[in-house]
Amino acid sequence: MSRIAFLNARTIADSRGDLTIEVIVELESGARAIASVPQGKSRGRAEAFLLETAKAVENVNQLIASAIQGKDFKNQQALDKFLIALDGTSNKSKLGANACLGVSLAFARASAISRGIPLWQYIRGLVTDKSNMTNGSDRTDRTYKTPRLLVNIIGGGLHAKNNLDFQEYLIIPKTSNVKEAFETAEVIYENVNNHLKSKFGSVLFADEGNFAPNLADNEEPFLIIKEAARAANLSDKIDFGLDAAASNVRMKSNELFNWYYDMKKKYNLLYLEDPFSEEDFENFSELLDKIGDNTIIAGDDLTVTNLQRMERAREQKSINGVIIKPNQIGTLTETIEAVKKAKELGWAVIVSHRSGETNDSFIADLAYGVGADGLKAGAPLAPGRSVKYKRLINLVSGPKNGFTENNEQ
Ligand code: 2PG
Ligand code: MG
Repeated sequence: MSRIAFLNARTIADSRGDLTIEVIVELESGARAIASVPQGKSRGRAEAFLLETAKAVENVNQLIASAIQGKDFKNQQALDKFLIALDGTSNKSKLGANACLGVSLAFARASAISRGIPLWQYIRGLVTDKSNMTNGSDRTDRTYKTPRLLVNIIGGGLHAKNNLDFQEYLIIPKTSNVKEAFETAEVIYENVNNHLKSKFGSVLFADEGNFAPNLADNEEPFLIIKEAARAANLSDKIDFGLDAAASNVRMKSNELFNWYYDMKKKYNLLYLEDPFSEEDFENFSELLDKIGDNTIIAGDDLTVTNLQRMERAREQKSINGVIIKPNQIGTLTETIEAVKKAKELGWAVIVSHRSGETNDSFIADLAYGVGADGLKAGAPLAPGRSVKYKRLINLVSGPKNGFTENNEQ
């Protein structure tokens, strides 16, 4: 049933206009699916290897295709293990993590189609090891929640050409009703848009479709968002979050501590990602110790969806939340292993897009399938971003639990 009849890759443009890889897999059953791979800009140094796109495409079409075409893989783990062995390096530098992930995700989508189930349910089967599950009977399983949305409104750092040091000012609607959460984010985004237009005449955008104004200081984005929420009577409907992406911030750690304490006090920050640079496990620990009781301190560049890095964060008690990005590690199976470990440790799991995105909505199914606490997918209305939020809304409340002919959008 899972014999690979056809495999092919090609290049497409990501949301920044850079080339990335898209892979098509056809199984012997006739199920055919496409998946594409996003690309980060503020990447952790320990992420799996992102191979130059043309080379990654060539690797899929030659090395990988000749090794797996005609082969029968009994499940996702079997395919992913095969890819890991074929690559043979510790960071997928031979085949490229982008090449491996494209094949892994397209295979997952095709396998779900073969089984007649939505992608999220196929993924849930991987988490619970019930990979042959064929109906939606566990939909009411209360151990699986609907993720909250982490929506990017204003940005700086490497994602923008403005004067803000920090990368992402996020709002986190308080409801787990995703449709309502998305609408809340849309209204606030639109109000911020109007405010910036009237203040500056025009608006500048950051990489994720969020706004990139030049402002008085690093606090002003919070003030603008707070006012936008107040004007729409939504103040009590949102929490605030920040992805500091501090590996790219040139402030000293004592300045960072003071600023975070101040922001925590003023905006009751619920979520703080990468507050220090990627090797600074110690300062993460100190911050967790100080404000971790009611703040999610999440690792992204720190942990890079990698079990060894996560283990180090556990030993040093550095975080209570973790970003999960499939392309940081390179296969779906390894991504699921990272999620399982995070859940065992009691960490909040936030499934995330990359700043260079495609129209693929895979991460929405991933977030719901694994029962993530959050989905971070950029600004609400930008191409490549809204498709993920809308997919999540559709698979939670749309017809057929999100099962469509191509299991996307
Ligand atoms: C992040 C991401 C996505 P990038 O730091 O969380 O928002 O950015 O993909 O550039 O690493
Ligand atoms: Mg980040």
